[in-house]
Amino acid sequence: APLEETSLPLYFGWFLLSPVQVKIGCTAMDFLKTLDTLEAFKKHIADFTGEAEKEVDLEQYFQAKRSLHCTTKFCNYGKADGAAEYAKNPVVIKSYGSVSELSLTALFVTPRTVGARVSLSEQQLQLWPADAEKEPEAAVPGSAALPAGSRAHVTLGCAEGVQPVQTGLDLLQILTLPQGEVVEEMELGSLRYYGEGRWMLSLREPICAAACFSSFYG
Ligand code: 2AM
Repeated sequence: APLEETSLPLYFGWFLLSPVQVKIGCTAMDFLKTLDTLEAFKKHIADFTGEAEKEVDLEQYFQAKRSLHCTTKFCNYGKADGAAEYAKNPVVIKSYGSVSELSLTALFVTPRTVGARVSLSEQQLQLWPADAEKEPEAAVPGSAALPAGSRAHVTLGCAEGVQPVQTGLDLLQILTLPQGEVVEEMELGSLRYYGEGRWMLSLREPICAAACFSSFYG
């Protein structure tokens, strides 16, 4: 194959700088540690365990991710739709290697994944693919109607056997649901339940995370 076709990465994204990776990893662990002790969570424990009364240690349940990042475009070495076009976009070329601040505004947990929601700035949205929220109606009903950038997230952990792509789908799903009632005011923010083991904590203070726009080849 011509070199051009083989030189596309697995994905483009913002890679969190290391000090902030540690900070977010610790915040997420603290959140999980507290969440599984809450009465509100225990009430819905069967969402995670399949049985009521059984306990779950969320810190063990999820395999923590290293190399935290927010994917912009999954290219799959050029096999994904629009990969070459994305790589050629002048904004992508110009921004490559630049550092900006990501704003992490919520943490979410499902029986499959744990992640942080990222609220993108106008400038960061220029690097966001137009079709990122357009999942097939069968996969995530209503996702195509969400505003651009809704899917932006950092995967913090996945349950055994779950692929990281699931984190973005879980976030899209939560965002299409009616906002639940606040079930608990936690130190970090307000916790809401969305049914079927889906929880979202809106952070009182967004976490500001310095990140480098780059790509990963693997
Ligand atoms: P993530 O962004 O939720 O972490 C390598 O697999 C990276 O690309 C992971 O970070 C993963 O998920 C992301 N990824 C994998 N497949 C994807 C897809 N089909 N669409 C969007 N992102 C994907």
